Amino acid sequence: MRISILTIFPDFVRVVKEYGVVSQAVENGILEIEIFNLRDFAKDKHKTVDDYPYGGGPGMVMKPAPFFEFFKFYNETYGKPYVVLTSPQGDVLNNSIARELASKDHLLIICGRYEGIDERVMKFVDREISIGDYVLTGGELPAMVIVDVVSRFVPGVVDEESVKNDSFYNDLLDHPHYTRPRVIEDMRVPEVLISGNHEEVELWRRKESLKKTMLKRPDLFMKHQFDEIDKRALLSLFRELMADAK
Ligand code: 4HQ
Repeated sequence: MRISILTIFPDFVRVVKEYGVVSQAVENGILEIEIFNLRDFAKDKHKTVDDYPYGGGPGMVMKPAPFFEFFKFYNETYGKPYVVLTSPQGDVLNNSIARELASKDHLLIICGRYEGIDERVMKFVDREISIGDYVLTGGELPAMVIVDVVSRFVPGVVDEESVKNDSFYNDLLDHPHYTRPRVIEDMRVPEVLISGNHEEVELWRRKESLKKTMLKRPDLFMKHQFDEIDKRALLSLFRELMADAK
């Protein structure tokens, strides 16, 4: 998969491809991440990318011309990408949107700055995506968030099993994790995880996921589709609670 980012701060977004599993995927050729400086597509002497808003008011607006130049170049070189604009008006990013974006061959993320972008640039945009209801100073951090979440759904970037185990994969929060040592400052790793009984481990993890989701994210719990393991886990949880209440 190829992901391109169009920004006026290329050095700011570059780090997204330089760390962890994303950088490994880039090295292995599973992912191609390319960063373009919008300023390179400004034709005037001063490489201007912003201008005063028609109608007046505070702040600046990103000029349309550099975008039109960029898309002329990009579409001719690589073909038409699926274009995402980071914007508070967009659909709020979640796993299912990320999975959808990961199915594209070619993703281009436009990072907005200033008060916004000249509306005529919208003719290139397929989808507006927000990363949450707050206002940032620019679209660079959202673009990096999108690259990160989308990458995890590109086959081979992370271990498939670990994607399945993640929080939200099946609308439940993740279970707690432990590693060595068995005891630290009198705090022990739950016995069942050391038992070697795989089925018991699975049941315990599901119980913990269900418990955490019910307590912290009842909205997710209400949407959850229960399978056989869920039912067994809830039954066992209920029995424990009833026994404790006696
Ligand atoms: N922006 N999720 C870019 C955001 C934002 C968000 C504000 C986008 C500034 C220029 N983008 N403009 N939240 O706050 O995606």
